[in-house]
Amino acid sequence: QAKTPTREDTEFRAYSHSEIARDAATIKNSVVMHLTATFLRTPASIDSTHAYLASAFSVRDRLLQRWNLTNEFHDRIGAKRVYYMSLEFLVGRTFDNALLALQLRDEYAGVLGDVGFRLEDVIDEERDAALGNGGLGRLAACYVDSLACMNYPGWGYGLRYRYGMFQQQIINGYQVEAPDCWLDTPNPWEFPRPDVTYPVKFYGRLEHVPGSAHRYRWVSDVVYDAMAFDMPVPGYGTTNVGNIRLWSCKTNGLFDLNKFNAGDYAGATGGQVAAQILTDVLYPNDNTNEGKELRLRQEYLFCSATLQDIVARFKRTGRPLSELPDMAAIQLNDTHPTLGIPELMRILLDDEGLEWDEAWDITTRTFAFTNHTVLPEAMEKWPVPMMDRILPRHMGIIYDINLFFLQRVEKQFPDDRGLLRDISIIEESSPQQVRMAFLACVGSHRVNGVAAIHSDIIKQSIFKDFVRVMGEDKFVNKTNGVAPRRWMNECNPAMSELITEVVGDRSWINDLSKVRALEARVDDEAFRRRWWAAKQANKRRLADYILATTGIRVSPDALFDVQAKRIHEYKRQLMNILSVIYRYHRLKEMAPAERARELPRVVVFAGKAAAGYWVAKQVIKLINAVAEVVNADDEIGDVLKVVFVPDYSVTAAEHIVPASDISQHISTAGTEASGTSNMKFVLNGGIILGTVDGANIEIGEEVGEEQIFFFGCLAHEVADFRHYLRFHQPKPDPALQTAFDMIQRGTFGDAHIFQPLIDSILRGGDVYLLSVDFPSYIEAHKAVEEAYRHRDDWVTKSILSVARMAKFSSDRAIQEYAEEIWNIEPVPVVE
Ligand code: 9GP
Repeated sequence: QAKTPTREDTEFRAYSHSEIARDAATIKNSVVMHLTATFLRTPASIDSTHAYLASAFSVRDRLLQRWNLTNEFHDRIGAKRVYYMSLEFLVGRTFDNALLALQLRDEYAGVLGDVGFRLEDVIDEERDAALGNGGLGRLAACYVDSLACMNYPGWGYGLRYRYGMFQQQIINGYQVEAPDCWLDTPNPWEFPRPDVTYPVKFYGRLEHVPGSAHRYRWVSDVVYDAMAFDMPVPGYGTTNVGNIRLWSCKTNGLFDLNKFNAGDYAGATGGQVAAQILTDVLYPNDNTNEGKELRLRQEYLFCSATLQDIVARFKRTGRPLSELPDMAAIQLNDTHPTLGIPELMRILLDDEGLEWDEAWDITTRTFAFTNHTVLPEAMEKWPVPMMDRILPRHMGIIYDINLFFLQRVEKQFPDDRGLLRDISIIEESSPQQVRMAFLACVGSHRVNGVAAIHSDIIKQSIFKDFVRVMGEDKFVNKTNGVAPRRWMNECNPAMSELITEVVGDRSWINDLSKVRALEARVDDEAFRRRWWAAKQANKRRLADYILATTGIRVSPDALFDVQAKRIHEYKRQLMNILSVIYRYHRLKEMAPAERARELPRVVVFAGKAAAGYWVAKQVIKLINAVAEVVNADDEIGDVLKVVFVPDYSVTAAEHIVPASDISQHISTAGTEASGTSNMKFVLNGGIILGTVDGANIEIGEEVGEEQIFFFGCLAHEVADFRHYLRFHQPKPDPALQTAFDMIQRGTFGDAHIFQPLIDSILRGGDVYLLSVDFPSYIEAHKAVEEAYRHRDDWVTKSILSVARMAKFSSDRAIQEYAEEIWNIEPVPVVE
């Protein structure tokens, strides 16, 4: 029965409704109000930073109306929510995204124009929220975007790092890292919630609660407060606004006044420093596990605060804890949040007094786990002694989880000692290690990979024994996707306008299946010309960006060949630059007339290397060394340019992705779980040059084999090649040998610097099979060139590709997760 509205309800409604003021006068008023009242500016002292801040705060006011409404609505109807737990959210900028979502872009452009600013310049004032490394963190951002747009009740949970992904400077060709102080200016897109704070314990000792089987009291003096900051996630064309709740360590209470009064100033703030460091920095490793103690504490702070918050919200419904899985689904984004499993067990056993079996049943029905990698160096394992010291209660719970699990395995497969050893959550090494992927698998009701090939591989490798014990149905595939809002509509307005015209309206932005309509226009000459022109305009925009960031002038008429992603040996940027060296050699050998007939090409690299990843950093140096020589060679001119765009970020990607003719996704087969930039490039009319790996395979299936250039060995061949190369030195083909020779002759500066890269192939077992794939890679490049020369065919490929890419919308992915794993339903917000 509806309660009679009180005055508070009515007042609340005044600020929480879906109707948003759109008229220029109201918008202008609110921008001016923020300029003067929030930022103390006068008309004479407005600069573009404050024009941005004031308009961002004004947009946020509008967003908040709907945000309040959304949360209140979900509480009121008792909606089941999904919680996407991720230590990374690579959001990028929010302002433009919010303007588009609220369909207020033109209105704000008008108001800003009136006060003398261009919207594009104002947008450029925003700092990226770079709370992630690469694909995994950006996927999380796309998924919360889809949840919001599709009206699913769901939140992201993460950490609010004071320093996001480092800024990459290139000095003398080398990567140099600088801190990303993204919170130096006010951040309109977050809300501190000092009232939402939870204590998180570390270290200490346990006291068994008498009379109970599994109940302990955890006594510790080291208790930190995790405080919530909320980031709104605008849903495009819907009232629904999502939320990412990020935790930060609150330190004020840790100031030691006694020490201060005694003159011990460092001691007075010591506790604050120890606490704050937990949420200070994002670990800059992509696909590598560093195993640092601080990282473990960071993970636990995140998991504990999140689980306490989820349980507290659930308890406000008044329902019994056994119904938690009916109200909450928790998705673990990789193993980083796996401590959520023992933490929920701790809360249910020790705080709530449940028995083990009931607590375990609730836990496993609530959690599901996504695996994102098979690289051995990325597998999280924590030494048992470290875990035992920092989290004694959790170590105990993990032992019990393992014990009950192994008892079950033993019953199913008596006398198989080997199986027990291989499947145990505790690895019997010295010291013993907790295998986090195994813990995540045992504690979840579903495990998924992120592309079809990857989901198959994990069933045959890391989880092979679990498939035997727990059955195949537990293991499913959820191919990744990306958000069409940011990765088409926002970053590529020219192409988006054409799609809107063909579809008849903008509904494709939330329903990508509608882009199929492009196929009908593939033979329309006028349309094809405009399609080509849109790509050329994007290439000019990138050429300007390259000039501004590197000082290198490139011709937009050349073929733009892009590899933009984290620098990692398995992604093989080294193979790419070696092929560039070979191309340079060939061009130098040609007579001028012959060279003039060559297809001009701009090879663009972008990406960061983890600070401690020496080989990856040498690859960056090699790319820059090659660029310097090639770009200065007058004989070569525009026929070949090589560019390393510094400080790759979401915003940089928004410039780069729409401008590619081809993009390279050339990981050794079986190593790239999915990839998501491959999807972004094709969704923007670029063609892939890639290996038969990750989501490349499914992209090829969707767009058709005419629309993709595959090369290289297949995943099932990799083991044999590696085995062979362990015992035999590779024999580089003439092209690869030529590239080695040029480096060793010193063409690109001191040859010694680069010798270890060559040695990794010739003497290090060539783990990533560059020598194996190089010949077919060079052939694939030739095929690309040949195809690009036939502009008509190329435009056909480009249009058909976009038309057939609907599968790779994150909306499709989220719908599959919602229906097959989370069991949640879309609920459009109604007032
Ligand atoms: O390396 C994978 C990448 O292939 C995938 O697209 C992305 C999102 O699923 O996750 C990456 N994995 C990691 O960053 C670490 O597991």
